[in-house]
Amino acid sequence: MQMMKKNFIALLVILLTSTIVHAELVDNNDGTVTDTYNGLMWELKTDDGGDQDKDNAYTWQAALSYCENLSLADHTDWRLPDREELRSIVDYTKSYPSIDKDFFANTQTNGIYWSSTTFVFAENDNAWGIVFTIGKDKRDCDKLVSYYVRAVRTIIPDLTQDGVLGLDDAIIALKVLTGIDTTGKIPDNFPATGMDIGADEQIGLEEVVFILRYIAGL
Ligand SMILES: [Ca+2]
Ligand SMILES: [Ca+2]
Ligand SMILES: [Ca+2]
Repeated sequence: MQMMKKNFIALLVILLTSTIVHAELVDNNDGTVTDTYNGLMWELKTDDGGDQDKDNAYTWQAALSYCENLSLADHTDWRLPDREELRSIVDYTKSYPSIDKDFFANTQTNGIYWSSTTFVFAENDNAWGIVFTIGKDKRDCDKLVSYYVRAVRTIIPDLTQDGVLGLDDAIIALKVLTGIDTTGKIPDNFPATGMDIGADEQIGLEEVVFILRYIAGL
């Protein structure tokens, strides 16, 4: 039964995805970029000498604090990305830096960015980083050395606000899409809740696809 449900959801995702442009990165025009595939919102760095300047480097602990204290685009739930999350913005077809500069303009050409993931087999206290020069993982980044940082936060379209992303959320999103009355069923302050995928300020196919993909583990 569980298998059938998963297959059904997978089929639904394929059908829905085929009807929309497969948008990945969306510039939110507020100093952030959203990856509509995995729901991660990324900090865009500046080059103005301020707190978010791309040239600011931090020890690992200071990088964690920087992200946790960041208030950007009305959001305060920023954090240091883990290794897999950081990898998701590496563009392996590019180098110096290995990232899509159309979206991430202020990126170090030659530099290591911190992940939150500790490297467990190290004698010293090290964490994983990514060398954005060529997009290579680096496991032995000494936590006391200063490297670069880019904060991330997660967008979860939990429309029913019960703390779980489930089929109920997908159904609400589909109801909105098809014009069925959902008065009182979605948060009044959407999209300010940070649930909006695609930064189009509405519930659309991108939310439905995201939720179904999440449930199906695709
Ligand atoms: Ca600078
Ligand atoms: Ca929910
Ligand atoms: Ca949306």
